[in-house]
Amino acid sequence: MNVLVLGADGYQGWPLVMHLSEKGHSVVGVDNLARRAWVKEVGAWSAIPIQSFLKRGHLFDGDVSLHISDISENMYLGEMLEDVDAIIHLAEQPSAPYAMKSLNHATYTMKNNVNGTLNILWALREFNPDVHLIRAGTMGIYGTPNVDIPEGKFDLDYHDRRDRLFFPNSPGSYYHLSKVHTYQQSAYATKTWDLKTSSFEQGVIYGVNTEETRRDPSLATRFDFDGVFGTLINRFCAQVMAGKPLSVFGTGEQKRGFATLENTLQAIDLMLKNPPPTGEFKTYNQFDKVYSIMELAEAVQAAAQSVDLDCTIKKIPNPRMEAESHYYNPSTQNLRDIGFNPKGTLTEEIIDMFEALIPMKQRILAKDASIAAKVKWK
Ligand code: USQ
Repeated sequence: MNVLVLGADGYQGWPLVMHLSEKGHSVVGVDNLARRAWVKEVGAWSAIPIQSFLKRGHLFDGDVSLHISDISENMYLGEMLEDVDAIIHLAEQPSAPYAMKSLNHATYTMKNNVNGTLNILWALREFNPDVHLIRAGTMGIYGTPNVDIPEGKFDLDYHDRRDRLFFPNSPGSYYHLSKVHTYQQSAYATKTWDLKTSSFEQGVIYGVNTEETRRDPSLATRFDFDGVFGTLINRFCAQVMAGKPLSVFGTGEQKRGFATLENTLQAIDLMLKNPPPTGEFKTYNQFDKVYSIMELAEAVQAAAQSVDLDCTIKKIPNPRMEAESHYYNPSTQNLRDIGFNPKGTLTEEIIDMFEALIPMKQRILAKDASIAAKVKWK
């Protein structure tokens, strides 16, 4: 297949480009390099050194062509779509703390995410509605309701009437709110213009390696650990390297779904093979397993001790507005129905991260001022 990956320079995007090429697809990757600039802006860098975007294309031996462009600004996508079978859209600002930093950051996040998605949807309508759009969403659109979480729609009985409607949204940041918009935009356009869309609502992604990144250090993907772009388990592992306690926000009873990078590629691969029929917007909740923050802190601590690294856990006042003690039971049946079978264990993945991070200790220490979570929700 001819696959267009938008956000090809990101934490997930670059491993995905290589993975799809290895699976025999012809891959065009597009990125505006914004992630590199945002991380620099918050005083951090990737713990693992990475090559420049265009150099990556030369270093990887596969049917891959990489281009620098901003899909939130440009309408050029049109002609490119004529030969494309599928688009994988990862080109959004993904950090909740970044979006909560200031009015400018909230506005930027909304504009970037909403405009980029609109440009894709209109290009599909005008140039090639047969393309399978696979978009990265977030589990954060649902929040943490006191009932089970379905995938997309659910049956509602209300005042003696019944309908099948989208599950209510309850986002917990301006980032997550931007994803509610892009989710609904994509669903609306799919219905109105007979597109075909798979939307995968991601949990928190973690891990350092995939089959392709392991081949050569020059193929590594980025690994963020700062208080804005670092996600939970990755941050915890870097905190161990920096000799800092694991920063558990509040009581640590918050629960989320977590997925490894490698299992994320497996999920995207399966969606690519299983396009929905024309006019259908299919939602997949995408994560391997649900954990509480404290369970993860304890797992990181145990893994650290097993490789002779010191590790302490510290509860700190929660900078976010979020439920801490809550019910959490989202379905992942749709992915399992198309064959998803998560591989590996949490402990194996954490040990793999320590192995990759031990040689990078000085790089983490060089930016250790960026590790603290300084953005407050109010
Ligand atoms: N947390 C801590 N300590 C920390 C950092 C985070 O206890 O040092 C807690 C947070 O309070 C939260 C949980 O860990 O309850 C997850 O935080 P996170 O920063 O790892 O992830 P989050 O802000 O939720 O966002 C990430 C990605 C986003 C994706 C989302 C999926 O950045 O792109 O959409 O995970 S989900 O969390 O399911 O909404």
